[in-house]
Amino acid sequence: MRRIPVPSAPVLPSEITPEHIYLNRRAFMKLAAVAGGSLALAACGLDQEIPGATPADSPTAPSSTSELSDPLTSYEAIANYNNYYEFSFDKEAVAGVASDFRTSPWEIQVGGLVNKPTTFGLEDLLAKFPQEEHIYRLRCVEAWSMVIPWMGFELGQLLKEVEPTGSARYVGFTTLLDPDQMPGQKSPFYPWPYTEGLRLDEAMHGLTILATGLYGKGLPPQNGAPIRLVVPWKYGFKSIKSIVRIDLLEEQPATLWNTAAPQEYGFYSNVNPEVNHPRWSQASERRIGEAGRRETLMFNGYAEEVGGLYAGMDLRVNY
Ligand SMILES: Nc1nc2c(c(=O)[nH]1)N[C@H]1C(S)=C(S)[C@@H](COP(=O)(O)O)O[C@H]1N2
Ligand SMILES: [Mo]
Repeated sequence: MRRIPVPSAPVLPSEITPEHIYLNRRAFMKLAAVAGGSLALAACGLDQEIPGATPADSPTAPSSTSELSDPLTSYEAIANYNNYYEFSFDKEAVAGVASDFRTSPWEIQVGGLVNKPTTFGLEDLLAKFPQEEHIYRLRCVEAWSMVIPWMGFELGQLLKEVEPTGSARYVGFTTLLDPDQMPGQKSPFYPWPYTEGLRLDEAMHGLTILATGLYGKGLPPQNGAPIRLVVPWKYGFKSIKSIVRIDLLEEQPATLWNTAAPQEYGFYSNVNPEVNHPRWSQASERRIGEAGRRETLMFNGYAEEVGGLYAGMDLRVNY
């Protein structure tokens, strides 16, 4: 299992998880990878029984740390403090309302400006792309944050598979539309389904993943099962959940939040402590599980990796 290095501000699993748990989990994942197909799927992506429950091998509280690393947020907090407006506006109610969400069978259509438009079953993606652990900070635009050990694979691998044409410049993402299962979609105040977008170079960046699990288990519904985007240097709302469509596009796509409140939520939405939300400061954040506040880092701590994507751009204009 490859771990993604985060040179500008490391979050090293060996430093943040009690050693025996870390080694056990690693040994298990290695075994699963060697055993191949079925066991690897059960461990990493399709564990339909586990979501919502507490994995036995996960820490239940933030573990100790060094000054170089951030403690992982507990599984309980990650799975019970959620923004997922399709289910509820109440973060602590989302998990309960979403508990029966049907995430299997699941298909993702990948199309638009590509040579090989393809509809993938979730199991196709899990078989094709090895699931790896990516430990990332998640910074919500509301100024709270977590550190989450996702399982997933690079979005770029999937995009290469469908062969974007020369005119593709953006990628659009769409969440499932199903008001019977997602009561929030009956609210007339938002342009459902939830949509998001990235520039193609942002989508191809190695930090951008499609996540299918967390803490080595399948993704719980409230975290965007069975597959969601994670873009760690952007505000959390860019990381769209329960994706059914990905389109390669020539023009910048409309997104739910940018459509609902363009003055407040720009298309880029890079984490930036120097550009405040019109109604609150973005200079600091509340790390879930910690007392007090932390300073918010430029690009959420990933400036070394992604700063070059925005060379020459005015980040106050392109917020
Ligand atoms: N479809 C959809 N995706 C979504 C949201 C949503 O309401 N609907 N909320 C976003 C916001 S505001 C955040 S902070 C993250 C939260 O992800 P988490 O619950 O896994 O921590 O999901 C994002 N993705
Ligand atoms: Mo958010």
